[in-house]
Amino acid sequence: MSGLAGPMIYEGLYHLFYQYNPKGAVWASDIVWAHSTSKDLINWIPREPVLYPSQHYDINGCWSGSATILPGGKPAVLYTGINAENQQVQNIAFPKNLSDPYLEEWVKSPLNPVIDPNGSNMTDASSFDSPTIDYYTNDHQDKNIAFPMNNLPEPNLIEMVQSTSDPDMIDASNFRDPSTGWLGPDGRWRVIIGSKRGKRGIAILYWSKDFIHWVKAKQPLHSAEDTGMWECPDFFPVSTIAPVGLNTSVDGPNVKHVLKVSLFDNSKEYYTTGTYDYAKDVYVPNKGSIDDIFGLRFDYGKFYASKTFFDSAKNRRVLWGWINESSSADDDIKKGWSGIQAAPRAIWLDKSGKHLVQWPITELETLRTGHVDMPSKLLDGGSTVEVLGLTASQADVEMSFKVTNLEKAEKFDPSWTNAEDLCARKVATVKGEIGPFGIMALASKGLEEYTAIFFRIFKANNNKYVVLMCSDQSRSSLDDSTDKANYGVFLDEKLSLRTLIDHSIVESFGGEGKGCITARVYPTMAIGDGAHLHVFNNAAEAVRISSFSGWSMNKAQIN
Ligand code: DQQ
Repeated sequence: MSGLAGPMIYEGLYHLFYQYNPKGAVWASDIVWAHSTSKDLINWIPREPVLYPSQHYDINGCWSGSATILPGGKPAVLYTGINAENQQVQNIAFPKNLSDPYLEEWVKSPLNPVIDPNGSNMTDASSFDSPTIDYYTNDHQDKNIAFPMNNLPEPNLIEMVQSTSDPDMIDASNFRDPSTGWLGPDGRWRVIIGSKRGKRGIAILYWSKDFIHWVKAKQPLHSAEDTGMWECPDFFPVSTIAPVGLNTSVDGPNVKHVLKVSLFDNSKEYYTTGTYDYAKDVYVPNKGSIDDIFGLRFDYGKFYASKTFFDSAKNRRVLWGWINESSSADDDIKKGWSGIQAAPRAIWLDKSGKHLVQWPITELETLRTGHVDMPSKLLDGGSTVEVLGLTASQADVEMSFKVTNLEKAEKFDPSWTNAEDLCARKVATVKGEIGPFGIMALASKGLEEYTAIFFRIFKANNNKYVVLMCSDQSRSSLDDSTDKANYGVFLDEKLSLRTLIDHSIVESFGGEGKGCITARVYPTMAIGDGAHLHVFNNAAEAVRISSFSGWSMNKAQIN
């Protein structure tokens, strides 16, 4: 299982499509769209794959894409096909039978590819300004190019051959992952497609009146220097006044927009919050939102190719993220599977309006069983306390901490700009003044193996405090062939932590969902009943656990 595609809800049923290689536990370019359905986003029923290489425009692979619910409720899927010439083109598919509640069969349009990098950008987008735009029906010979028929002279094909030096020339090997479409007040559909030019990452914008015929807009929705290829771009509105989700086409005074991109170059994802100008069709990140590769992230751990969708049943935006393996391809082949999706999360704009907040969807709590509460407790420096009564290999824990003597905090060095580097240096065994304190998940009996999620507090020179949250995989496994990278994020003062532990996955939500970190670990001893859970404080100063609740988690039904 690789990145997910086209998450959506249709007639009350959730659909998840995902990149799947039916031939083995490693990625392959002739990958298909596998399909599962669910009533609650937790328990799933696998269906037959819906898209697999079959036409010249996707014969070498059906890569990622997105679902859009068109007016009238009809779903459409736009996806990247690897065509017979190994170019990346965009295709559209529709459910074969809308009365099948499971949408088990999808058909590809005979007009595919509807977006051809070397075709549609030959069409002059200025024609879109004219309200009388219309289209050829599909008896037009060269279906790849939708010429707006508004008395423009039939372009002379010779003139239209793009010169390679054309600044608009799209690199057909870096042109993929169409986003969910959104409909502007002008009746024009928009969609973005990830691309790059040199080192500049680009979200190329396309327009359409009928979601079938697309023309390239005059300028990209957004781009950023030195970020490399933008995969799986996601663009959506968020409410500035309520922690709810908004449908993708919503705009208005109490709306900001979010642009997320997955960077091929470093396998990390970044987002900014900003302003979308429908008239100019450009997105401008807010100043507080950083627009470079050290920007804001949905998740500061192993979390990629993410996609959100608007869950109209619950007025929330749901974020799905793919968690790849941290083991070797050989191990993946041996175990016979690889790749999982993180627990679905509701995502909304923080009150500050500067960053997003995420929280596991409440349906996840239906798996909770075996509740354990720990009364408020002072945790002396250097102490470790085992949490009993939970299945430590499959658990959900929520806790908060209280620090009294903040003045003892170590000085924060302003050169520490990268939380991940700081966590790689200051692992759980490095004693601090205030912190590291937190949990040891998937810990073996003798603590030979554990994954530590913890906080450290530093004093910055403006008398403010800096909270560092780390997910420390350095001692997660005695198997040295696995990637044990450490992850980190800076938080503000709210010292709360929720961690979902599921055998080889540890998903942590710090600061009530402001900082999220997902890790993959492969313990060799802390497995099943061999796994233990501890709270710990490896600092000079004591810290109070002001609240701690834990649950064993039942398995979801994936049948
Ligand atoms: N995986 C897909 C691409 C996408 C990448 C191919 C993201 O469409 O860019 O399987 O990991």
